[in-house]
Amino acid sequence: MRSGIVAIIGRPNVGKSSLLNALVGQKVSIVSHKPQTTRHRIQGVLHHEQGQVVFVDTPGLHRIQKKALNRAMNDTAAGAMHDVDLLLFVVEAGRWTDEDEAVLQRLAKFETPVGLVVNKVDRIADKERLFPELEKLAAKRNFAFVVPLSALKRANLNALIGELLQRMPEGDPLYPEDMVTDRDLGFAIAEIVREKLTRNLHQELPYALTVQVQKFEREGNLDRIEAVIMVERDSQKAIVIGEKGAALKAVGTAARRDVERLTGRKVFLKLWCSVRENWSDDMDALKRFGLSHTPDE
Ligand SMILES: Nc1nc2c(ncn2[C@@H]2O[C@H](COP(=O)(O)OP(=O)(O)OP(=O)(O)O)[C@@H](O)[C@H]2O)c(=O)[nH]1
Ligand SMILES: [Mg+2]
Repeated sequence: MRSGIVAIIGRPNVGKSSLLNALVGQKVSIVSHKPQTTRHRIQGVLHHEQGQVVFVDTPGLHRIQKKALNRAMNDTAAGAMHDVDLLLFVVEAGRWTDEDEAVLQRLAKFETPVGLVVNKVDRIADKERLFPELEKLAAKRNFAFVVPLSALKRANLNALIGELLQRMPEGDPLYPEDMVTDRDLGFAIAEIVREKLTRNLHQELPYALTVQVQKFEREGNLDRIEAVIMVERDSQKAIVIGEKGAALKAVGTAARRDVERLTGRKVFLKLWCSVRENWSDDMDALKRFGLSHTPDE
């Protein structure tokens, strides 16, 4: 048996969380088309007959360091790069940016093997264009392997799993067989609500909000859940709630469906919106919301 830890890193929006979910066969990390969706370090476990791989999803490494939240996200990602067996650097096919270059520079100081995943190859219609690109990317550093794939279409995932398993150290599984993620149900619920908000709301707003589950009660086959959506200004609260509550209702319905799918139980989900000025630049607030990086994390 082999077992080891693989950190998934890269700039925002390249598909790190999509890849994690595809690899472990369950949605453990939320996904949206907007950059900076992932804020936490989230583990997902792949159980394979040849071994176990513990993947660590991370926030996208980004340049803008405007707010404490941005710095905390970068710190969380950087912190996850240590003490792993392999670093998986994810990039997008046909798109190399300054932020990718910055991640590559960051990798230079690590002796840990680095594998390159070129994601979103489904977008490249002319596959002949892919080969010269892969050669160019492969030359950027000494990669342990280069695997083109599509997390969305689940294409070529086995090639990646094969590359990873053979590089994991020999040893017993790190986690029990039935464990898919290290995060609990409360976290998953808050993240599902945040995913629906991120997907539904205006471009900038997702960065100004966070979600906390405040109540969770089991009654027979029904879970009663209350969660609060924290924003920074009254104007944002008005957008979250929408005209006659329509926006919040749509978010609640979509989130409830996902939570029911996750738990296999009936769910009553109540959402609130509350204003907490400047929370995303307030280190104490970030700590309370579990969003700041701590050295032991
Ligand atoms: N076409 C295509 N889109 C993809 C693929 N993988 C991910 N995406 C899309 O890319 C967007 C970003 O995906 P995420 O998985 O949230 O990306 P991320 O790297 O985790 O982003 P951050 O958490 O913000 O750093 C979403 O709209 C995904 O649906 C893929 O293989 N092909
Ligand atoms: Mg992500």
